[in-house]
Amino acid sequence: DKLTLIGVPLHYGADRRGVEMGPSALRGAQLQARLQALGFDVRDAGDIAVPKAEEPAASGTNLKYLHEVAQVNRELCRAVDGALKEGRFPFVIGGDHSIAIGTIKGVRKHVRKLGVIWFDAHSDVNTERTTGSGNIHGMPLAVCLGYGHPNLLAVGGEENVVDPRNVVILGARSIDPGERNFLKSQGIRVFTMHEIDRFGMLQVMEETLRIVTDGTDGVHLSLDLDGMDPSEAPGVGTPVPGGLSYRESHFAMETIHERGCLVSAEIVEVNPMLDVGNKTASVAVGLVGSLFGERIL
Ligand code: DIR
Ligand code: MN
Ligand code: MN
Ligand code: MN
Repeated sequence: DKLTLIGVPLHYGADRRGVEMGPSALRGAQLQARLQALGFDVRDAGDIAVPKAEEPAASGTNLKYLHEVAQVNRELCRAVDGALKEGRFPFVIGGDHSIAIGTIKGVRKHVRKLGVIWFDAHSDVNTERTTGSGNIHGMPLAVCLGYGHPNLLAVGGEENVVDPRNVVILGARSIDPGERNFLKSQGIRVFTMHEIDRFGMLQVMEETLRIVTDGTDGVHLSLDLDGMDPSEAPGVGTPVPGGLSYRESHFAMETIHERGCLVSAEIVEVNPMLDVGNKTASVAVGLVGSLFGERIL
């Protein structure tokens, strides 16, 4: 199998420095070698260019760095589209979570009905109307569903959206009031930490995989490292206690692999400036191993 790594050293969606070094930290944790050991023909496409910006506020919007975030996502969308055109699996490494806009819209050009697994402490469905922070990394899932600022919806075409019936959020434990209403109105399945405690990962993953494969042609995994517990993944900009354990996270990856439905993936929010050594990138690369077929026995 062929795979293309696409780095996106973007921090403007999070408005906090360090996460732009995520791609470098993941490469340093031997991501490419790990994938090659699993039999992949890996091509590292390098990093998407990120423009310099001085002021967070573009005129007439409360969204920080809207212009820069939209531009980088347009480039990323093109790169993902290009990888898929060559028959290569797009594997995107961030960077803050706003890059899911470019990744998913690029994938959607090739996969008409796309399921999405959103692994995250947050639900990332704010819009310019509900956001408290103005940070676009709190908005990408809403944009991929067709809600948000026109400049973001325009990335890869505004009709280019995913069906909320094929989206699952895993590990959520910090959801803003406006997001709660949005999730309810869209009917999106959210397995918060409460459901994971109650039902266990086996039942949660069986239901997750049923939802994201129901009538779809492929599944995208959007892996925000803050979905894991901060004791396992301390190097993230917005840690929230009470997250997925090491084994729960690996188990999720193992079950996705068994199902064989994955068409694209991204790893986001790894921030080496906030990390303990390179622990979070190493944990992330371990998860990638399980996602692509490493087994204990
Ligand atoms: C918060 C935090 N809901 C916001 N979101 C984060 O800024 O919209 N998403 N950290 O990953
Ligand atoms: Mn996120
Ligand atoms: Mn998050
Ligand atoms: Mn959020």
